[in-house]
Amino acid sequence: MSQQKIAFITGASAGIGEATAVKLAQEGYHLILNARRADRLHILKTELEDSFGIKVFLSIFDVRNRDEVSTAISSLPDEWKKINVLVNNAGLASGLASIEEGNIDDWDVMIDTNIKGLLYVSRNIIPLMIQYQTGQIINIGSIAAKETYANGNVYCATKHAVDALNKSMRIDLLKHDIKVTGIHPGAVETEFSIVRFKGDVERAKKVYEGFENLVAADIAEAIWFAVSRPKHVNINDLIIMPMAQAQAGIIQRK
Ligand code: NDP
Ligand code: 8X3
Repeated sequence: MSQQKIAFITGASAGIGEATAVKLAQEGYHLILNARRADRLHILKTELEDSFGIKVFLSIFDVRNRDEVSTAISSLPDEWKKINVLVNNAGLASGLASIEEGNIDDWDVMIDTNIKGLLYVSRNIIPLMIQYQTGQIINIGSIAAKETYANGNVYCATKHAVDALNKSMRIDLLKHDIKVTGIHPGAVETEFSIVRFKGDVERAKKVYEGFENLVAADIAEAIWFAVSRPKHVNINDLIIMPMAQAQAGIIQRK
């Protein structure tokens, strides 16, 4: 494999992760792509390798499963272990309910994926970055990492935790020259709302009606901006909103 840089992207089978894979492949990165849906990742691998002449390694695991995460990362072939960029993107909202009516299984899946999953992946990849003296971590937060909105309670709490981890990682990893960047999007039309509403596509569509939402490629561009800065520059935090969205719950619809 040639000496191009390597990026590891979690949640690359859809949405922002997939768009980031396309953008980084266009820019010549070799990619390690993670998600649970292997069929989608196999198709993406073929497309990216054929279109951009880069190499893709698939790492199929559930970020919530601590053993799967450590086995997958420790068994990466040696030529894939020098990871320059980790994009901690896998995440979800499950449900939208007032706190007293919240479904505790929904709470568990959000906490396990958005917080614990991000931690498991980071804990396994950071030692490789330290060993190879290279690295940048991009943590995908949300406007929900900065603000709360009605019925968003536990999702917002998980993303506030990502914001705290982003800031903490930056302090702890300073001594290792590892950059840490938080990317915080507002409303992006992906499978996010379909997942939040458990397959209710009609309800999901309504989230994006009457205004121009962001698309996943907008966020991929921002990630590329952060990744492509010179060595002495770090983008600590970016909040990226649709023009029609002033705050988490405040959208101007026509
Ligand atoms: P999508 O639902 O389109 O994509 C989510 C990705 O995460 C999929 O590839 C999914 O793959 C993966 N994923 C989910 N759970 C797991 C898991 N347990 N293990 C491994 N992979 C997993 O949503 P988005 O692209 O919108 O979301 C990406 C990130 O952006 C999330 O962290 C989300 O919170 C954040 N975000 C989204 C916003 C939006 O408006 N869309 C705004 C702000 C932040 P698979 O199911 O195959 O495992
Ligand atoms: C996703 C955006 O506003 O639905 O993180 O929380 S929002």
